[in-house]
Amino acid sequence: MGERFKRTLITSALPYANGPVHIGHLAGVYVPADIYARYLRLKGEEILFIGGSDEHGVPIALKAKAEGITPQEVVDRYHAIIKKSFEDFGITFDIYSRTSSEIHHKTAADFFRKLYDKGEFIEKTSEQYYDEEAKQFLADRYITGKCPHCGNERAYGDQCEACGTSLSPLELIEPKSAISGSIPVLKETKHWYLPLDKHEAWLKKWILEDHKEWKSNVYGQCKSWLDMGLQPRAVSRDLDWGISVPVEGAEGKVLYVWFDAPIGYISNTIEHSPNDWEKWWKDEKTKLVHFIGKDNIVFHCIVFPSMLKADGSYILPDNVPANEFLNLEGDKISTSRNRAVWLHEYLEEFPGKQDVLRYVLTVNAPETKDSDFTWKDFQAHNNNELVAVLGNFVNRVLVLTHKYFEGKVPACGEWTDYDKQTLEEFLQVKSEMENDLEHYRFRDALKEAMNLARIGNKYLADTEPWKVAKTDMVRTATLLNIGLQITANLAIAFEPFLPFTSAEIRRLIRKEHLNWEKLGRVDILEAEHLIDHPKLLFEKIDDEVIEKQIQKLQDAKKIMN
Ligand code: B3M
Ligand code: ZN
Repeated sequence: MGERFKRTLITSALPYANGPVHIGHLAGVYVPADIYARYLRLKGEEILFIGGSDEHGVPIALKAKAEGITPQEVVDRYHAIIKKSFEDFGITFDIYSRTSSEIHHKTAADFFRKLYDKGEFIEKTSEQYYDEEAKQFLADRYITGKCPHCGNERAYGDQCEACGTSLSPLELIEPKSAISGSIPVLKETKHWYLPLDKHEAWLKKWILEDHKEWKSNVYGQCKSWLDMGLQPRAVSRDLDWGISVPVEGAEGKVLYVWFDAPIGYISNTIEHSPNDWEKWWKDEKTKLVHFIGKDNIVFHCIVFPSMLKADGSYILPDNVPANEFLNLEGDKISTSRNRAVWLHEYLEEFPGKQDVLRYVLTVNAPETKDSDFTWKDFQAHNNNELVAVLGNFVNRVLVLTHKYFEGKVPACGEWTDYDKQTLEEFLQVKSEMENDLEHYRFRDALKEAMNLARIGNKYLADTEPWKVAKTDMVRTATLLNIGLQITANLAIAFEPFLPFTSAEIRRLIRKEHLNWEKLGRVDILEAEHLIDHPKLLFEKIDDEVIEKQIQKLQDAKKIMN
């Protein structure tokens, strides 16, 4: 942890509660955040890991209208599904709460009010589209019309999904209200803006000079925003779903969802630790780390820090290790086109195989550039690495221990030079892993962990204890002692990545707790310690199973076309 920090506050982006979560969410944000949290816990550090659902914003209001239910009903449904998916995949949030909670409403409103009272906002009046039938202002997404660039008739007021161009509602040809279908009129409305231009100078220094160590994709995006020059950003909206703007004369206006959502990290901390939440947010000794996807970079590196700075009593993030996107079979994941692998569906089809997905999503994580998930690759990683290397090694060691030593850890004799050489290679893994984990390089860290298993496999293949046992039981004892110590090490090394497997290995070797500090040691299991009967950790996945998944994606495509 070093001199500088005493504790770590880990946040992970709050997913919108307007649909379930899929593998892209897991790969980009939640698995990496969980790896980091588990690693620090294993080291005995003081951490808090925050999650929660983002329950405001226009898409949720739109979905409620389309389904004829209330926005609260929409978010209740998806909050429950999302929360369960995260639990099922072993994401160890200390709290997973939601932004429709009372405490969040109060925290966000108070936050706004303090900035308002300090004069940190500017007020501006502008003309916006108004639906006279529905008697309400129209958010950008509520207006459709013809795209001025490609002629698509169903472009939205913020974007044309046919040609991808960002639009403003005023650019739409023949605009129509998505609520009543009527033709909207322009009407004056007042909003509050965060003057990001006033924050530009310190942001430039803080990011471009003081945080050169941030990942290049994050640093690069920040730099291009800062180079373009920052503009004031509206932090309120005319909408009936959200947190009411807490000032006189703001009827019918709510906080912009991107204003209240990051405050959700704070309100969830308060909900978790009402008495000492401030140490997590207001003490320079706290290291704040935001795990997010690349589309959220500007909000976490520029907008939210400006809000925190405007308040004046908060710390700023030490790092924002944002990931790029995960594609699926060579194409973008798209929730609206149902081109996704949904977590709850995965678990129905691959019950008990959470770790297989966690593994594949980590070895292939979009850490520095977009990456691609394919079912063939999933099968190959499972069969060639989890089954053939990790599972096979652990199983062989346990089987041999039962065969020759009645399931008891045999005493270690003298080490040969070859043993010493193996153990040395093995020792290096710990420091490599630490270096990778501390720098958010989870792919590399996981490869190091798998390397341990490879070292183990090679050791068994080279020393052949099943042959040695015919003539030399003392040497056999040493070989298996080392094999068992390596097995115990694997339980530690894999715990941040494959927590279910790690728990199973610990159950097999009958060691309930193993902390990080033990990694690299060869005296974890004492002689005569009784271990459990072998049980396979992983099983092969057949071609048919994979073909079925590929077919399923193709069928979804046909339905949508
Ligand atoms: N809900 C966007 C997203 O899910 C948004 C993140 C909020 S983090 C404070 O990508
Ligand atoms: Zn277009």
